[in-house]
Amino acid sequence: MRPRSSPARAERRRRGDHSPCTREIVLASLGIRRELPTNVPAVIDLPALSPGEIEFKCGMNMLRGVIVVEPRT
Ligand SMILES: [Cu+2]
Repeated sequence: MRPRSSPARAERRRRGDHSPCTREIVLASLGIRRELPTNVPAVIDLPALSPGEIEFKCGMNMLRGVIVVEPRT
């Protein structure tokens, strides 16, 4: 199936928190694991994605959330 969206970028900023849980972000389904600097925006380039949800987790598989990919209107 061909992705319908365009490549995108996600920006994450880790704010003054030195917990190891916020040190890394992992988007396993995209094969992305990125270390996040403190108080500096980190830009993560994403490939073209199909509408749906992309799960992200911390590097230790504890914290999690989703990036929602919405269809183009
Ligand atoms: Cu963690």
